[in-house]
Amino acid sequence: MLTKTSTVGGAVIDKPETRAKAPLKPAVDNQSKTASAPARDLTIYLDGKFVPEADAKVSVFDHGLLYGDGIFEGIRFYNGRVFRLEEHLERLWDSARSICLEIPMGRGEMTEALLETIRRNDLREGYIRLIVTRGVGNLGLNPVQCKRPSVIIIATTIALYSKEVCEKGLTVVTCATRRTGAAALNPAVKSLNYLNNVMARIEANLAGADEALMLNEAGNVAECTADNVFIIKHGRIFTPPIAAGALRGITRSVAFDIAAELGIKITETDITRHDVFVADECFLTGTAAEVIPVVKADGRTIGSGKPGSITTRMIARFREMTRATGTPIFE
Ligand code: PXG
Repeated sequence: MLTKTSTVGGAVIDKPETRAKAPLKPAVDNQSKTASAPARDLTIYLDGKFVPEADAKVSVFDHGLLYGDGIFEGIRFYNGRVFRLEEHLERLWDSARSICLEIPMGRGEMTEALLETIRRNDLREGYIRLIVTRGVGNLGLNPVQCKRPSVIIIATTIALYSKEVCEKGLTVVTCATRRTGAAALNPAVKSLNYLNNVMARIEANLAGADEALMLNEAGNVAECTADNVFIIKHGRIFTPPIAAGALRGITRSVAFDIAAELGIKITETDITRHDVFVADECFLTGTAAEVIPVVKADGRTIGSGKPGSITTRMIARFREMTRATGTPIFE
């Protein structure tokens, strides 16, 4: 059991007790940043086979690489159970349908491949990256040449924000990069084309902030680079509608469930930067970030500058749900 955590740019890599037996392996985000990253030997699912990480390779002619033509999901598992697996698979299939990509297997088969990938890596707690690329084609962007999509499943440990950031809350800045409009590339499709979000992330990095608040073309808040945004005012929760350019986040829907349980009214409505500045509380939701408080936006302190009481209650209930619910991996 590894109890020491290594910190990279505010993110903590490798949580204690995440693996069933073998020692912890570094998380995805850690690889290029640590001078002495330990060698890994993850087992990857690639097109029907389980292969060592070193052999998990795709063609340079795969349109996922050439054009970002493909889709993905980021899924977490906690305490030996995959959290909200059905919802993630439904969104994957919706993304596929939207971009006319036929996933070369059924949902049952995908579920089994995913669970088996976790088992083969001997993990009880971690993160799954599920990727379906358009597959091998030629150097033209027309996908008609791509005969068979590739399916990749990576199960590993996850990079989180440090305990300190979780307790104190994040700082966000509004970025100049606007969230792609639905008429150009609908943000509801979780595609491999994430340069819009990456550009926003770079802006946050350059500004020394933890996250970037992305606005839509109308100037309203859409979401952050990989998280949905919520604000709280006078005891009520507000979040941008999907039409504002927000991904239909799975954690977002969990937040709706928790708010209902706690008897707190939650409303989907357009939110401006001003609304964020004058909010009593603010938090983000995402598979990687989970439920995390925001305490500063564009230099303005939100509420008391500390995670608020509703946010804290949401986080506590979210933790309970992640430990107690989900698709069992080892049964
Ligand atoms: N908005 C965007 C643009 C996202 O990509 C979310 C919101 C939150 O959705 P979920 O379903 O995770 O609650 C996402 C999440 C990661 C990672 O680090 C996650 C996403 C994208 C890129 C990286 O796990 N998607």
